[in-house]
Amino acid sequence: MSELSVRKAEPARDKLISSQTIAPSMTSYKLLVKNVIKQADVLLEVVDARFPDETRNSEVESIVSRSGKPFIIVLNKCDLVPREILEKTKNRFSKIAPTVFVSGKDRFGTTMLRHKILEVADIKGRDILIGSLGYPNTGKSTVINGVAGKHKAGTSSISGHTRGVQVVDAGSRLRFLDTPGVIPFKEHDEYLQGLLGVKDSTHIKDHIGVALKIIEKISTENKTALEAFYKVKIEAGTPTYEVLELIGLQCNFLKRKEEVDENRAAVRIINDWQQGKLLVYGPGPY
Ligand SMILES: Nc1nc2c(ncn2[C@@H]2O[C@H](COP(=O)(O)OP(=O)(O)O)[C@@H](O)[C@H]2O)c(=O)[nH]1
Ligand SMILES: [Mg+2]
Repeated sequence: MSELSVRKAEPARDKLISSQTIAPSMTSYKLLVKNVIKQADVLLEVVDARFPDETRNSEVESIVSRSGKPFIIVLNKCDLVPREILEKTKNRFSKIAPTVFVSGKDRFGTTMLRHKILEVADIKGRDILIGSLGYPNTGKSTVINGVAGKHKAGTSSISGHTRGVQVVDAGSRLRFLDTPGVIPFKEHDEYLQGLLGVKDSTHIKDHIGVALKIIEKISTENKTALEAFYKVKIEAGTPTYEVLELIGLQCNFLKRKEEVDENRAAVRIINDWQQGKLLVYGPGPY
């Protein structure tokens, strides 16, 4: 198989695995996290640079810091975020742990990450095992494959590791543990699953709740993009629910009695968002 097809195939496979493991019991997730931490020399917390605060997990961070092992925060999907915003997040997160921004997909920043790992690990004369932690779909597998790049020497499931954990040999003494769906979503995280595209609109129960979060996120960062996309005018201070109604009205999604069908509007927004038509920071490149 060519290197390219290996890299492309990975996320799809992982999506399958992670959708099966979305809600393991809290005990099994903590065991998995603890196991990864125990085995690894260095830990990565992979977060989505578009929603860094939402995709951080302070509980996992505190387990990692109690372990005393070196830890790097990886702001992934940086191809979707303007540079100045990335720099601000990086500065903020650097107070917690060394932070780098990368695009696993474009292989941007992956050499920097490689150097950072070698620097924080400070291990000479043997291989360095790196554990990756993060919510499903933040791009853990893509980052690992991006760092491994041309060094990639295949993956293997090794015994002694939890089912589904792959070891990716990235050359130059670096070996990654790729763990599917490490941090499970909680019941109230449905909006996060919607934002990250882990659950599509057919699986989301609270369409309106998720759509309101998407509207909120885009209108804080880039209200003009939302206005242009749905051809609506959003006055400053308009409550998010009214924005949803405006969009429903503009799309002509009406129930009987000329009432806006907010649910249908919400589904449309979720679909547009997940299909990449709505961008938090507008079209790149940045
Ligand atoms: N734009 C962009 N998309 C990415 C990047 N990294 C991952 N993705 C996408 O995010 C989705 C989840 O990636 P995956 O590596 O499977 O995430 P995992 O569940 O954390 O292993 C896939 O659709 C990837 O193509 C990135 O750097 N930029
Ligand atoms: Mg994965």
